[in-house]
Amino acid sequence: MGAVPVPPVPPADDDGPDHDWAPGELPSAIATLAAAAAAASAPAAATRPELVGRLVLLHDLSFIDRRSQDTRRYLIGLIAALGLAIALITVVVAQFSWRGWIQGARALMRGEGLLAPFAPVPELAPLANELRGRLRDLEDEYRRSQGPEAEWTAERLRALLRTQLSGDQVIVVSNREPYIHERGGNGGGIVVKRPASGLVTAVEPVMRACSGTWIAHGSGSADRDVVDRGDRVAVPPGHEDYWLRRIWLTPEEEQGYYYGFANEGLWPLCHVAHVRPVFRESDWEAYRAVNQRFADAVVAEARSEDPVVLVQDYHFALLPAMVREQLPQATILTFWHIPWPNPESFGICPWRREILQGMLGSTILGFHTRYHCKNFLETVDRYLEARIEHEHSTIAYRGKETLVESYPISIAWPDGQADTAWAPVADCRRRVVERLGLPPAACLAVGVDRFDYTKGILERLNAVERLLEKHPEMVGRFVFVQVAAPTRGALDEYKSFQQRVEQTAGRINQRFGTPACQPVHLLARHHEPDAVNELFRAADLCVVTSLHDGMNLVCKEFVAARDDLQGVLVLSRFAGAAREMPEALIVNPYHVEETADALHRAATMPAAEQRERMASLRSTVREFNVYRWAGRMLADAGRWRLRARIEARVRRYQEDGQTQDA
Ligand code: ADQ
Repeated sequence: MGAVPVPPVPPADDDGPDHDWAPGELPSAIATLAAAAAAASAPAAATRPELVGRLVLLHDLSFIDRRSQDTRRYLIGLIAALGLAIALITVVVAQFSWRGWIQGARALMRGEGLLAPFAPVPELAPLANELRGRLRDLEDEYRRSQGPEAEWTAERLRALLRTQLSGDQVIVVSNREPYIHERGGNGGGIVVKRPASGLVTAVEPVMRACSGTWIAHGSGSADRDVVDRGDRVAVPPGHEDYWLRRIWLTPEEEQGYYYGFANEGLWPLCHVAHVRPVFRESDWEAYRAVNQRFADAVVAEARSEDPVVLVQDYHFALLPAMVREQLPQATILTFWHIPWPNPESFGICPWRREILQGMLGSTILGFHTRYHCKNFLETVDRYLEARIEHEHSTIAYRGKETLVESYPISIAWPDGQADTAWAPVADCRRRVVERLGLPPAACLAVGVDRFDYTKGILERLNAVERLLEKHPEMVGRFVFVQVAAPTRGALDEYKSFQQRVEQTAGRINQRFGTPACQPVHLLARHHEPDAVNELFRAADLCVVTSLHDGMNLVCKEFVAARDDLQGVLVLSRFAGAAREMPEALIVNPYHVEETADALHRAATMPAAEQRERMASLRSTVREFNVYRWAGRMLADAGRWRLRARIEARVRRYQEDGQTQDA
């Protein structure tokens, strides 16, 4: 320990003035003794001469060092501990998020979406569902922005039903049933028939994909024999993918609702085929009553308050509002399979307002083309007090909103299994030639339709006649086979139409027929799909000359049947399909000369041109298939449901907030 420096004290001087230390001016000093600090001070009292001694106060300041060392150690320890804790947390979080990303990536690869691996606590489940929906929308948008959509398949549609509408019940309503049980098979047994109907062709694959319930009019002679106590039968026979619930109609109901209002009123009203619509009060009453019966059946079949209801066609214009009244939360998708006319044409219907009001019970209203949507929006604008948002194609009426959208219908593109089972084109050709007794080298044109005046069968025959007049070299070489499934035979208009077609065919055969070759073969009966397919594969050209058609599936079936890339399609410009299939020879069927020329061009088209046109048509129909039709509609329904649920929740929160404030 060194000496403590005592503060210098002025020497005692007699002459000099006494030096009084003011308080605070005490001399003092700090010195370090070894490692310790000490403070020394000499108070004023000790400096007085009269005083006998000097008092030195020594303070040990080493505690300051000790304290500061303690504090430093403590701080270093704290920082180290904090660092350790942060590092630990980072590692744990990184570990979890890495696992999450790995699982997320795996889930994405399985097509389950980003949030699938997280199992939310029950209270967060609705939120997670909403987030999933949002993510799916984003994924959808992203995919769309990346270019052409991935192909729609039955599997993709099933996946969409699983994700967008998971657990939601799907109910289809249509007049025509997809399977008809008839008595009178071989040995008097029951046979199952598939009706010739574009609607059934399109909706059946959807139902097979989603296993719901299809409600339809039971019209077969053995339909009652095969249903259970709830009037249900599982179909298709042998597969039983979904339930068919049958509704029984009395002959009077069928007459008024189906033959009367639907087919003598609405059908000609919506098709510009120059057949005058007939409107009877009694038909209208029956139409309303039957719509109500079907609506009640939907409600009875519903297992929840918000099923997805797919309403098919012009037989059920009133049903959407009737279902909406009993099931306000239901998602109702109405698809109108036939054209929608302009407001003036529609305006002649005495119940135009009621029909529009009924249809606006739908959540989504679908037509084949934008043009039909536009006609519908203009019709509502003309006859109802509704708010129309043209930009979003929505109609707000009596507090409910309806989306009006175009969904071009199509066929199920044959999967690998179906087309490998088909007989080769040459075999199909040989069989058809033998069966009909045709010259082997004949140029074979085919038409396949329901026997309906809108399909332009008469105009087509007139064009065949004109072709043979203009090109005599074609006589004995050109054969036209028309397959026509009888339809609505109870109506005079249809009976007389069939007679006119038969007369015209007879006249042409008389004019141009030879013992070896009849130019026209009219097969007025239903054919099974395999037989229709065989005919398409055997043909050189297919003729679709509808005077007006919502879409027309026959032309798409023909294209799908031609995996040899041969064959020419002659297609009416008045069929919705003409917008998607410009590679066909497009004709105005009212113009006989033009149609005859198109037949000639088709009959003489080089194989290379046929191949090019057919390849392009096939890629369109493959991409725009029926799964895309259904998928787009159901995806819109899914988004709509999500939006409705979020809005309902927000409303509930707001109401809860108001109650608490009160
Ligand atoms: P449809 O007027 O019935 O449909 P369409 O689209 O041509 O007309 O479909 C007819 C279906 O029945 C096709 O699948 C066809 O193969 C089949 N078919 C026709 N004649 C047949 C016969 N003789 N034997 C067996 N099968 C036969 C309505 C609208 C159309 C719309 C469809 C689907 O009028 O414009 O394309 O719905 O929305």
